[in-house]
Amino acid sequence: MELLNQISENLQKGKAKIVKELVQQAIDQGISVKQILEEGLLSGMSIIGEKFKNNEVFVPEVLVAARAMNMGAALLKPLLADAGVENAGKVCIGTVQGDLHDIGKNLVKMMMEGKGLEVIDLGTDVAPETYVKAAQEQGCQIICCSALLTTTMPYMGEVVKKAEEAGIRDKVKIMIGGAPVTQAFCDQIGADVYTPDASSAADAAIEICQKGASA
Ligand code: B1M
Repeated sequence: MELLNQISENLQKGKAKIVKELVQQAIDQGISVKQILEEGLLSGMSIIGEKFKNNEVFVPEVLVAARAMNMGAALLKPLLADAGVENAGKVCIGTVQGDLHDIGKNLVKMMMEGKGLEVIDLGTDVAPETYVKAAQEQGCQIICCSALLTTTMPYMGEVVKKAEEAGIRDKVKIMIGGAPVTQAFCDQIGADVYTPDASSAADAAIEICQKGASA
């Protein structure tokens, strides 16, 4: 669809204001949030990712594209909220220690909030003990960890260990995700749930909260 291509192309050029306008146009035309996100915004971000990998674009270009992505996604946020599904549960989320990538984490947060979960956002570069402290102090049923770098993924295992040491492992589920994360890695570190995308992460979190985190 032409409008979605335009969103993708302008995102790649980092034209945040135009991306915002085009996303609003797409909403007004009744295009679904899923399509705008996947075929417009995420499609553009994935092309930028390939170019970054191949040294065709560099950090400044990626940063402006990321800004355009966030501005477009912000318009979709209110549309994700399901009416009447408040207080479905409480989770804390963050990108692991040493890792500053937050676009995927923000999408997961957005989808979870859309399903009525209360989400405590710990930000990026989150130390393992910070997740555990937040879960204890805020009474979260789930700790959510995002990682985009192969070098920072091991900190997810540290989160599991710190939760065990703090004696909360049977009360809190640990969910992990991010581009380099896999089900095999989840099994290896003893986390509870791996999901490949933001939407399935939100579904899994709701399921956990409905069953009760200790189930
Ligand atoms: Co970075 N970067 N980056 N980067 N960056 C990657 C990740 C990389 C794959 C690019 C590449 O070389 N091919 C590569 C990692 C290589 C590796 O580890 N093997 C890389 C690198 C090397 C780096 C630097 C080291 C570069 C440098 O400085 N030389 C540096 C590290 C900084 C740091 O963190 N300490 C760096 C910096 C940056 C920017 C700051 C420029 C920028 C981040 C801006 C920001 O986030 N605010 C950036 C970006 C944007 C990328 C790419 C291009 C795009 C990532 C992204 O946002 N994707 C990325 C290339 C790529 O992934 N193709 C790359 C879109 C986002 C929606 O996807 O986060 O995967 P993602 O989230 C998905 C799923 O994974 C899932 O849901 C989302 C979709 O629905 N998900 C979860 C995410 N978290 C989840 C949690 C869950 C469940 C699902 O449960 C809890």
